[in-house]
Amino acid sequence: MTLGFPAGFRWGTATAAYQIEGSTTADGRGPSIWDTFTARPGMATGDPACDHYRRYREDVRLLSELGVPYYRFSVAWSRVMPDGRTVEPRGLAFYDRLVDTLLDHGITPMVTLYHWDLPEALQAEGGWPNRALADLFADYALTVHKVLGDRVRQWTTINEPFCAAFIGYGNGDHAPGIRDEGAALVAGHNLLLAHGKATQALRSAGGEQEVSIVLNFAPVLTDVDDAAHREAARKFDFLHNRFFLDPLLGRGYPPELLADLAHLGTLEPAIADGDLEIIAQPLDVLGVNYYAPARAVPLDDPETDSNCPLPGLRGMDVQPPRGELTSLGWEQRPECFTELLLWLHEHCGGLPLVIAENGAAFEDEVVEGRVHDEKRVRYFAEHLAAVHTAIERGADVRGYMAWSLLDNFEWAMGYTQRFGLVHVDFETQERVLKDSALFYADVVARNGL
Ligand code: IFM
Repeated sequence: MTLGFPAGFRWGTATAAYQIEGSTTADGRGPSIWDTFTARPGMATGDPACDHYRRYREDVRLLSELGVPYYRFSVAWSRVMPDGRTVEPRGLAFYDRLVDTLLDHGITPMVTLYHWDLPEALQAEGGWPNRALADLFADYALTVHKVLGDRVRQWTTINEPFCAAFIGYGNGDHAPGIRDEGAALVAGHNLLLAHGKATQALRSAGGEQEVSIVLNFAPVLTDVDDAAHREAARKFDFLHNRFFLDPLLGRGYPPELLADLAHLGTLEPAIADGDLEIIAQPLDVLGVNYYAPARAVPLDDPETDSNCPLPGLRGMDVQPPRGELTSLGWEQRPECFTELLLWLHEHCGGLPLVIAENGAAFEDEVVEGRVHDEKRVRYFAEHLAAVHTAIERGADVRGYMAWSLLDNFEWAMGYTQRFGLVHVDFETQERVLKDSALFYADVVARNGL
């Protein structure tokens, strides 16, 4: 039986600048927080990653061979503005060439303006906890739009502000590696403000562009259905899934969430008059990243810190995943994807949704020139079926971007986790299409599964 997707469904693949480009000092690029963070002893760095800065033509040819019509990539702020403010034309020219090459191959570019690689110069000014960055981000958005806006219609301001704020400034597992929960909350608010101001700037530039933000969602599961477990799940759900979503929808931060975080003392004072109106710019679509659910459990002492990225979310812990896991240890639950999309459809009042990332890391091996990545094929098949079910049940899902086109630099995990449809040998930079790439190409060609 074929599971057909709606006519015009947008099929694509996604990448991010720091994860694939390499060439971190080429053509005047300035350091980003990820260059500084990965300079720590023992860490893999984003150089050469997939050497995409020099091999982008080859990568676009691969995309074209696969017949996947959309490509979501991110622009590195520190390539375009090495100090966060001053334009480097050679950096902009790279993205200009990339967009032209994509269009020459009939592939529609989708631009993400921020996928975690803040110019180090702006971190030196305090990073995202400094609200001045919101205006600088809007200037940067406009600068990129001036060059690409005649050819790019789909714009995403920020990818996964949850990770940028809470993993970057909360538990410090990501760049800039700061552990300061109070600062993390302010960073989260300022990222939203930056999104709002950039959206205003993009709209003021005129044209027909579609503006979105991409959020990563984790439906929360519990083992027991009692009041204590429901409250533990509620706490994590509000931090993970609603901290960003509700202000974007014009509802402000949920009062319960403000109460959960009140003892940290920084979020409410950071919300200036008018901020919530700026944040709530109408969105054309919401970008949804889904990989896995989370599991929550109550802690007996409501004053005990949590093991989640924001320990001050007290009284709950995240439990280890279970069942079938990916190589990153993430639980495979396609049914949670369906439920998430249905919930989003309802919670966001029918706002169109695009899956901006979904995929899985497994240990792949090239054997006689082939990569038989059955587990990834199954992951995609099950998760696409889950999206299909959500559409059948009424969710307005307009597209799906597989994460990721290429095996790449997986942040703090370096090159140990392979998410690609295309295998990359990081020694030789040879690319080999995995079975999952052929599977996905077939899905795209049929517009169905
Ligand atoms: O690789 C990341 C990506 O940069 C953001 N979303 C999750 C992916 C897998 O961890």
